[in-house]
Amino acid sequence: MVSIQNRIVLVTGASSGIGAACAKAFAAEGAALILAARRKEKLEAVAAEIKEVSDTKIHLLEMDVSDRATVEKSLSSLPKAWRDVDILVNNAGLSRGLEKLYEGDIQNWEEMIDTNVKGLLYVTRSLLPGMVKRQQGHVINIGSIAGHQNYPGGNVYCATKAAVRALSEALKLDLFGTPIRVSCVDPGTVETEFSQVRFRGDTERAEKVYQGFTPLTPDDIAEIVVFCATRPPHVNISELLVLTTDQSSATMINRQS
Ligand code: NDP
Ligand code: 8X3
Repeated sequence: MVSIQNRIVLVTGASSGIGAACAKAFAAEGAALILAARRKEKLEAVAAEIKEVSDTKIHLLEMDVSDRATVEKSLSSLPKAWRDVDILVNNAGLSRGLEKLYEGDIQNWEEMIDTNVKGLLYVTRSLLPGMVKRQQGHVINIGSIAGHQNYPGGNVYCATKAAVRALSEALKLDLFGTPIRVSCVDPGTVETEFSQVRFRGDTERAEKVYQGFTPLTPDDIAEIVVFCATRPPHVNISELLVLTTDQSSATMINRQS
């Protein structure tokens, strides 16, 4: 395991779920953290939790990744001490709805594409030139099993995650000859706010997604993300599909009730 002490790690979507867990896991390794999301008060709560157990340096960034101008401005005006991001975790993402494609809400499609694909691109485009210039860096994208397999009603969400997978591969090709690493971590079902967001606060429907089996936890994924980041420099974990043992495919989950 290679030390990432004092390395600057930027996590998008750090206000909840997998991103918040990544923040805590990177803090435990002594990294310095830039935590980005739209909900500043949630970021502050995550930062306060981290501060209780470590003296990790934290910089908060209220940033909507789907807003290109905001991303460019926020990342180009980072304080000098925070500018040289070593590890970028492109985690911010969401799903909206589960309608059949031909009945889909186009606004939902726009939001998923703007966040999961264009947001990831805007952040990456802003930070990668610095990594290339310094000849140092690691981009870790959070994809999904949905990028490997479609499921009914998943249509546009699945397409965005297939895009994350494709872009991870494309990035590694374009970084050929540099020491910069690219990883894509693709979880199956993880219990987070994801389904609350997908079903717009329909708690009963959201809770059903995680009932009757043992889903992955955000910490399970965060541990793997940190594992990718702490391999020796010659080891690039390109892609990892991680499922709970109760899940065999995007549509096969062994529910006991
Ligand atoms: P959560 O809803 O718990 O967290 C999503 C995070 O993304 C929040 O911090 C949210 O912050 C942030 N986010 C959403 N939209 C934006 C935006 N426009 N700008 C900035 N931040 C944004 O869900 P998860 O932790 O589950 O999701 C994290 C990632 O993991 C997503 O990419 C998701 O697709 C992926 N994933 C999730 C799986 C699951 O089963 N939960 C499985 C596979 C992949 P805020 O609202 O404060 O902006
Ligand atoms: C989130 C997991 O299966 O709900 O990417 O799409 S799934």
